[in-house]
Amino acid sequence: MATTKAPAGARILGSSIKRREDPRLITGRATFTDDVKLPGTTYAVFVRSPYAHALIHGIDASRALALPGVVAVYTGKELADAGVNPIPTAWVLPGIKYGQRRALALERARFVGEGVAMVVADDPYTARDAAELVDVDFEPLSAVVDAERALEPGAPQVYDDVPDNLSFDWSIGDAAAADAAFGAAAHVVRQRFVNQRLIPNAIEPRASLAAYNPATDELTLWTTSQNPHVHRLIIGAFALGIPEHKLRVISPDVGGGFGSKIMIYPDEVAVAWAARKLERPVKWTAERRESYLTDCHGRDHVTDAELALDADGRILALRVRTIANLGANHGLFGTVTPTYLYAPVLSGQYRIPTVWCGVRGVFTNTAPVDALRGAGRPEATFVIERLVDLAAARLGLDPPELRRRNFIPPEAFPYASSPALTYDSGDYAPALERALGMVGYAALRQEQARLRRQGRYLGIGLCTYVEACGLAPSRIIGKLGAVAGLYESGQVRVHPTGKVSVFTGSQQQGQGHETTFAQIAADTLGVPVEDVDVVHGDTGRIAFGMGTYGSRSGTVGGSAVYLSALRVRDKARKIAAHLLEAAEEDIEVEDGKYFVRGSPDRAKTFAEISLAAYIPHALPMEIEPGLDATVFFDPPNWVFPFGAHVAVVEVDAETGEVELQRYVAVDDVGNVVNPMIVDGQLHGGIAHGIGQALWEHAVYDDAGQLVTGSHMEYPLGRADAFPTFELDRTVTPSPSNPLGVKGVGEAGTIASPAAVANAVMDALAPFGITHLDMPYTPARVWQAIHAQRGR
Ligand code: MCN
Repeated sequence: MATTKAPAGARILGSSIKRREDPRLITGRATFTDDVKLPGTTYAVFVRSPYAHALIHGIDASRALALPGVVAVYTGKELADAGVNPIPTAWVLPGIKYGQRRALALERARFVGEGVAMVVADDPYTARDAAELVDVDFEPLSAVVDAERALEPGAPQVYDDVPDNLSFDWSIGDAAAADAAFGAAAHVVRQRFVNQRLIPNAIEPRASLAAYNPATDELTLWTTSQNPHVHRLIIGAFALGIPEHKLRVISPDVGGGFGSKIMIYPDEVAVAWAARKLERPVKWTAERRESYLTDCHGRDHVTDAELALDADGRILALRVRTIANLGANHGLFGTVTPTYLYAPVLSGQYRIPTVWCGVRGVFTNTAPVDALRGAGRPEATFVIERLVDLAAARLGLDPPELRRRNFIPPEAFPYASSPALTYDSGDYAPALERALGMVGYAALRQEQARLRRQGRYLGIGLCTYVEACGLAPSRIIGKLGAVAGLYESGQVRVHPTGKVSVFTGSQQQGQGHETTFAQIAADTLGVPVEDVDVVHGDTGRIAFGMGTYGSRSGTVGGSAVYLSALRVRDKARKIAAHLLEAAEEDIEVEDGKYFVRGSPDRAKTFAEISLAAYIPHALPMEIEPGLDATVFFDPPNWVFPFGAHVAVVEVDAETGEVELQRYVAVDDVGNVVNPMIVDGQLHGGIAHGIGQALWEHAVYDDAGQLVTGSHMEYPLGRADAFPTFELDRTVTPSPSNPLGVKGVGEAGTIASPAAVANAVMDALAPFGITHLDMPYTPARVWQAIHAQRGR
């Protein structure tokens, strides 16, 4: 049973300590952005475009302004005239063409939901009423929502200066070598994949509250961010031109993000600007329908992929052409997600001598597509894992056997999977064998054959995946196009009584950093975990930070905390040595005591040492007072977690319904800080990915209206639809960071869509169905079965 303390005698690191943040989160005591109340607050409501594509000839706010309680109505032109700049993207690709993202649309709206005016009133109800009184003179234009269609001649142009809506045409790998390998192959498997568009659906909708203090010229922005310092940098330095030391960004409790709260949104910029202009606090909280329309969306790829194999089933080459729908403009990570977060992991766990991937990024009249849990890696995993299963079927091999033949062997690490990335460490076969053992693979295959004879369709699907996360190091990603560094800061500040505050630039939205980072610091310093508090989400209190995405917090942020705790421990040993009149190298640390080796009674507690650091009467001149250290950790490489997932489904051929019966996952996330949190992250991620496989699909009609704009049309997985996930682990430490950890936050989402897809296709094999695109709704599955039966 997990407790809030490490069990007696156990190391804090590696213990399933209960998440200390949960009591406040589940008893209504958390502080989310919308909970922050300031006197004199005004409320913003955005007037949003009802058209996917329209010219804005004029905006008449007179009827709105006449409503009592309305404070102001702002338009894109007013903001642009006041010097508000477009919001930049974080990753630049060669030859890229930009689509500008502004706080409010200027002369043209490019997707349904884009903000064209902002109403500010004394209360939210008046603001909403007034928003309906703003008269916008729109001239609707024809729209394009489908990325393939957007590339066709004559398609509506989202930007006049971006011909054919093509923002970038990017590729990686050796095309000639791939052509040669395909020419020499015994088998070639080809498939077109549509990875459908998804909507993030965080429990807490996005919200912002800004307050300006004219006395100090300081602006404070509370906002739902995964990376408050990046928000400060972009909103301050780029969009509003406010010096960074005059802008404080606070992200208090954040109720889920899944990538959607990385982006710097137009609404946040507009709210911050208005608070300064009005010299009154301005608050905006999205309604759920606004979240559907304006939160960044995810995925939306169309891919043609080919796998070349020799006669023995050894993979020779992979060739992939992807069209990525970017939406109406670039999100913060909108350019890197379908390129560097996608192509370098297309080869998965396999030794593939030649991989070539070309990606065309295309603007359409839809919400911007940006990072969504897994960001690029679920799309890549889906491509390779479906291809491998198709190849196994073609060659008449058992899917695990084809995988075994192609695994990168453990001795091949570090392994360059592409010109961009080198896998740090891996040992893939044990995870697969353990997963097969857990699910009882051989017996299941027999059961499948038995049931098929009765007209029942059981499917067993595998996914052996690699994830690339913990994005780093700055000097490499800079060469690939990042316009930011990707390190993290960690500060360990010891108070005179020996209690500890840890400050981190990572920002949690549900990942349990307050627990795991406290474990890391407590374990390193030798203090009880309850003596350590973790502070995050406030640019006014934390040195700097790059935030949370790409499952980087444990590896990069956690390591920064670890290294700063090590520095503090070194100094504490120095002080202990002085107090105990011993040599520093003879001081050992155990159970919160710093003692002389071989003489456990010659000891000082951490509290005694801390007091001596702050009341340094007895310390020599060369020991500086205080006990505090900050480290910016920039790792030498990314980390590459991996694993083997197995889904077991039964398809009802009469209704097309897919029942997920079992889900087994063996993951390797390197060393583990908190096993319970790691399992929790896997549960959430697996559920998320199963959601994509079975239910979720964001659909725009041809006019660009989002027809899945609420929970009624966009179903999310519910607890009763999932079996108990059966989890296990192997441990292959990462050499990329001092803790040996790899990321886990996205792993489940990366693996589970392909595992479920392979299971459904395995179930449908008797009907001659080789591939269907997600989601496997009853209608889609039933139609496919029916089409085959009707042949
Ligand atoms: N951890 C561990 N041992 C490891 C690896 C991680 O104990 N070997 C712990 C970490 O210390 C951290 C947690 O597991 O407490 C997740 O760590 P990590 O994999 O580093 O991921 P991040 O904390 O950087 O979280 C980001 C990742 C991403 S990119 C998305 S999207 C995501 C996710 O995690 N969004 C989430 N998990 C989420 N979980 C919740 N509840 N809500 C979201 O919005």
